[in-house]
Amino acid sequence: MNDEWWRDAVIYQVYVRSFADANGDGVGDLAGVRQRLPHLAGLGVDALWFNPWYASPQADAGYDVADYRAIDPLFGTLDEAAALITEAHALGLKVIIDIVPNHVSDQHAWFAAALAAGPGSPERERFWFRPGRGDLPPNNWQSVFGGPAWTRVADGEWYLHLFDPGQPDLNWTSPDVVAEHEDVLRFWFDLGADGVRIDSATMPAKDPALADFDPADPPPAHPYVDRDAVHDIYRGWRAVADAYSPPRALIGEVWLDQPDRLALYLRPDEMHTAFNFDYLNCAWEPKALRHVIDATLAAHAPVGAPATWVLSNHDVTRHVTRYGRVNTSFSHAGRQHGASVDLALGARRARAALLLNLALPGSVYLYQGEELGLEEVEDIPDELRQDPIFHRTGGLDVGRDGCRVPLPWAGEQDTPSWLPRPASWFRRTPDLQDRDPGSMLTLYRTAIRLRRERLGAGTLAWLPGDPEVLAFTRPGGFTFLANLSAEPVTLPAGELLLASGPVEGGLVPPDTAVWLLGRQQATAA
Ligand code: TEU
Repeated sequence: MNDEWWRDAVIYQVYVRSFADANGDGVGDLAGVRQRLPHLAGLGVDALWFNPWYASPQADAGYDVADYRAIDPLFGTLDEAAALITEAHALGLKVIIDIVPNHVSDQHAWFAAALAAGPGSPERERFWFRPGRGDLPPNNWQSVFGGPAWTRVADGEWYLHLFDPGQPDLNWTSPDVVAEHEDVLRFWFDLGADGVRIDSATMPAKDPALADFDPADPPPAHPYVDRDAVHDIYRGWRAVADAYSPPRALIGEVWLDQPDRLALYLRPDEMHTAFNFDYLNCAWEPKALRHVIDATLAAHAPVGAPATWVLSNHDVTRHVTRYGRVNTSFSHAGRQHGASVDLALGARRARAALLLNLALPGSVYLYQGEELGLEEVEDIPDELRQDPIFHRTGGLDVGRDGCRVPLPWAGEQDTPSWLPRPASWFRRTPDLQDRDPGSMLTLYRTAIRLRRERLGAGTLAWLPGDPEVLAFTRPGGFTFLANLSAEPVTLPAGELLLASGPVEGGLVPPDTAVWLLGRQQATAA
């Protein structure tokens, strides 16, 4: 039993509503996940991360939690969740669940009690209720999803919601809030969860002054992002996690573009790992990639935490599409209108990027569907879009539905689906790709297996040479090379373990990566 499995695990993100649908209502469910566990075990991953599956009105796809100790009927029952955890464990898969400290649902019992108890009540102390400024909200803060971050209730007070109005923010200076979350962690750890993914982890601590905020002229401490007080929460959670045997893992969704600030969340008494969004946001550009990789490793080393490598999730444009954009620069979350996309180029780069992710030291996150090479669905009709981002920005930001389209399984072409699946996806179902040695699925399986068999511990050493080529060694004679230039480059010496595309005549074509075993004397001058 490896208690520090999170240091180099390959973790597969299951977005339950879009993974597999067993009851045919068009929405994925726990029974569907249980049926498809062989697909996940066959992929060779070490752990599964489940997006929120709790009772929820689904105002933000389950990130509005009404009851942490119940499963939403849309997905199944608590007994099914317990069975799923047991079955995953039997297949050697760890289970990570999603915990949302920043807010709950407006249908949570606490919020109902706060509304009923009225202004000045202890029930309101668990949230951020304030009188307005005349008919205006208490301050000028904006919701991450667009529009004001305050909503007025019938008695005239306003409550803070940094996301949707259906997601009132919790007040973490309230001892009830601290105690309740620690109890929820114990509830799931007792049920067998091996770790938690911590949602919006930089945001729960607020400046109690709730002063106006001008993003163009920010104060030294942001009023709600990455405040020092937030670390107290995770120290408490670490103590809860460490009381278990083996200790449970804490994994942070820490969106910060300063690697040194991110590293503070990974101190030995806080989280174990955090998602690397700088890497996710980096263009397929050799200098930029090398810079992000170096900055990541440098920031993590002093706190002794492993780096993570992630390219897609349920909030961002799928990376086949991002990497296929002819103009390679993209902003936060990668959403762009009208950019032309070369999907064949994107898929070629995604194959090379997989080999890069899996060759880097640390753990790797995969988002469901990337093993099938799925692209962002960009032509969802407006009336079918469900993401509150789309609705709260009046469509200015199309939102995240395009990366949340249900996976295509064999025989489901004409079955209901909460978002329509492109017909072309049914030529790329898992069972078709299974039998195709050149498929994305085969590459994922092979690469994950070879990584486990051939890649040792230890950090990387860059090989000198063409700056358009990313090449490094790992201890034990493992060599990685990716050609990001426009011309073929010479294949280094050694035994070719794996290539992301055809390698002929001793040449590595553009946008292709290789893994080799053997010393690199010739290249490493
Ligand atoms: O995301 C936090 C977050 O900051 C995102 O809103 C991100 O900025 C945005 O999605 C980029 O497109 C987490 C969850 O991953 C997300 O799905 C939830 O909507 C959000 O928290 C609120 O719980």
